[in-house]
Amino acid sequence: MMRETAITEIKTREILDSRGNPTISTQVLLHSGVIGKASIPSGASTGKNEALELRDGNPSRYLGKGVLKAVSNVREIIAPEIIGLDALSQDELDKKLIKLDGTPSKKNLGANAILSVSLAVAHAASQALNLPLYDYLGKKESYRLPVPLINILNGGSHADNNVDIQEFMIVPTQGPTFTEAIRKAAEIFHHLKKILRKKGYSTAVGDEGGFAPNLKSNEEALELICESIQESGYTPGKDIYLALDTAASEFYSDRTYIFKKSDGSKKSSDEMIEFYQTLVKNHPILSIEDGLSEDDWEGWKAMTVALGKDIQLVGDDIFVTNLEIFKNGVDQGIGNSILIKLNQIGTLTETIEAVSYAHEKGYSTVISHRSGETEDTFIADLSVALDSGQIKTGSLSRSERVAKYNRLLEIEDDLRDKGSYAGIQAFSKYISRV
Ligand code: 2PG
Ligand code: MG
Repeated sequence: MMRETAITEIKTREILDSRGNPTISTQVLLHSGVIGKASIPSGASTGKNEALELRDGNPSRYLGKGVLKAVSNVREIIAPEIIGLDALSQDELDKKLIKLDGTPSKKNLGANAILSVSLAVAHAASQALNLPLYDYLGKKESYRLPVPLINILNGGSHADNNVDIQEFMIVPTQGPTFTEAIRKAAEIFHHLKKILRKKGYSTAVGDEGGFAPNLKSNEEALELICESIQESGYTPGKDIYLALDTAASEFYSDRTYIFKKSDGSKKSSDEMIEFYQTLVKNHPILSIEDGLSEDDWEGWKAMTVALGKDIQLVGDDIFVTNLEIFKNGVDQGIGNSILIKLNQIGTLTETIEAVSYAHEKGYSTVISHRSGETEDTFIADLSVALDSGQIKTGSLSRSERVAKYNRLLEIEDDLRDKGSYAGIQAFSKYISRV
């Protein structure tokens, strides 16, 4: 007799992401009638070693960005292999998907195709057991809600302005709950809007829902944010800290960093490190992601020596959630934190392995969205399940961003006294500097 949790049908289709580009969405049906669904996000400032996002390249549809090939790979190749499999065997399923593709970059079937199945199965399994997704994945007695890194000012590849640094984030470490942390952050977001408007700056938003004005300098962004924190009645460096994602791979070539969106100035790795040392001295910055390029491992080592005791140095493009690359980075003393993106690697199991390894090695973890997102909230549950301590999922506008925060509000409410806020503890190694 067929088990209730056996996979009986897979439906998959092309939908749109938050930038209006096609992406893949998959539903998995179990024998019991339960359905699990997952939609896959897409990056703009992608690391070159990310697993392959399969696109059709047919210029007559969606400017070449269609994903019908990925859809057909799920329908024609993946589905026949996994129908009948038990949805509770996530590990076995993911191994099968990896083998079926057979390449390290998942370029045959596409990481987008594979991940849509991997995550939809996890959803279906949690529903079959009548458990919220975080509890199915976490299997713990109590949980911690992550500290959100909230990107309220967008630059780099995510905005058409003159700001080189891609993300300026506020970090409400003091909570005392996730719910209160979000309230404070939303107040700051609104005050920032008022301040920008008063200065005659644009209040239009970028891809991740943060404001995207033209500014006099990258530093001005930090000053405006600190002003908005104060206007909201909070103290920068006490109630609220700052975090950056420079996404430096985007403006690195020939061993030089070029601030091409602002003043065109050029910096070597050492000069970039000095630039950060000054920023960190003058502003309550707790975390810098991709401060240097994915191709600048020597620079990263030097940056870690110079700054790694004082602030969190998050590797995104340089590690691409890939355990092998990450292990190499840890061995070489690169960074002290890893950004975790499911679609950089392409299965749930491999993502969980990267998080476990990070925690084992004393690296902090930030579960992250992509700049092209959907209404899918998987990462909210994942951050709670894996006790990531931190989540990065954009600003407090645009529903594809807010959906994740709203899901976390719901989880905190459901957990009641079984939940706590990771708060300052998530940064305990770095907080002494400020
Ligand atoms: C990043 C991400 C998400 P993208 O660089 O961290 O903010 O951007 O998805 O464009 O790679
Ligand atoms: Mg990044």
